Amino acid sequence: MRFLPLLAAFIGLTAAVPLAENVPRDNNNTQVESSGAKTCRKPIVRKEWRTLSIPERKRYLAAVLCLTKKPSKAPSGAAPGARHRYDDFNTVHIIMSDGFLTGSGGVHMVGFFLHWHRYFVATYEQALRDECGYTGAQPYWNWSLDAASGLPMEQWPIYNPDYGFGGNGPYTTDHNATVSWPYQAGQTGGGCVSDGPFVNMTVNVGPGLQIGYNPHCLHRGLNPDTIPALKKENTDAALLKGSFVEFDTAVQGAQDMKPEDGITIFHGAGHYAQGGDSTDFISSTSEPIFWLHHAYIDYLYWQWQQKNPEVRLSEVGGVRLPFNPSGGNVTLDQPLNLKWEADTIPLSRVMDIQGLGKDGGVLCYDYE
Ligand SMILES: [Cu+2]
Repeated sequence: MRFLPLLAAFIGLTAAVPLAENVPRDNNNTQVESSGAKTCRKPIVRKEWRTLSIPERKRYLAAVLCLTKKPSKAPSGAAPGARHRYDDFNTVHIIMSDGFLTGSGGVHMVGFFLHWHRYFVATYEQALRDECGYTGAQPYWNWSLDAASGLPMEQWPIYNPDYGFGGNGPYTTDHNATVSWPYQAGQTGGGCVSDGPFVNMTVNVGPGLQIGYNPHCLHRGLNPDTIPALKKENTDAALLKGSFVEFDTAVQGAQDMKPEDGITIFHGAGHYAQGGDSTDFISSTSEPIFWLHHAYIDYLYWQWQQKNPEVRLSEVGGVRLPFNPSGGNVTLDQPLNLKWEADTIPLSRVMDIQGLGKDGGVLCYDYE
């Protein structure tokens, strides 16, 4: 039965390619040629959240909820607190965030931040499709549209309780996050999400580095202090940067940034906007909007790459260890480790989001 949703997706996305029912397909919505080689002929297309129809939004939300119901598949002992598939992904992010505060490792404030998160989002997207019957692509959230709208955050479509992710939790000073960088000031809520599809979601890991069993609700505290950083002028400025390191710095912040600057940088601000669990950069994955925010960061990176693909499909740089130049600089061989969720691969294999089959590329999606 697993074939049916895949077939439906295939029909929907391949108007220019005649459909042969016996064409073998792998699990990445990609064509497998008779030679056995994979190619990215018809990438799945990631769209902005508010451009999805209401039924499309509901199907995406249902697939996410499905992951919160399916039992954990982590290997024994690897994710002791994980009870469901969503916890598995959260645990991978927690484990791979270790070392931030000590400058000894992790996937943030390093030169492979964009690539690791690109691979992470694509793997999550694949889980929605393979394990929860989702036939669409991972949506993204262009928060600059909301920042420009002048609407109060509660009225942003992403937070809609009926066809969005739901809104705020009640105001509390007893915030859940333990590793907020920089702070939770400005939050209008902070308690358990009180409407929308995730009102009964149980997050079993986090906050911070905790991967042991710790069931709790999803906390939110919408934070209007983030809005200036989410304005389009900031992403426009990033897209004009001439080198990878300059672009990456515009997204993440500089290596000498102070913690309190985090809210002025759009990657950080897109997390702090939700507040609550989302401010805990180690277990920010607890917040299901994480994936739409990071898909948008990835889209920005892809737009930047497409301005000069001959150079930017292979240009890398930046430190391997956060705030720690003694670790050396990132190269195309930098391993991207998603623990049990996917093979560890060199960074070079995710440089092109439509590189499947080319030089070992593994991705096959597009943006509109
Ligand atoms: Cu992250």
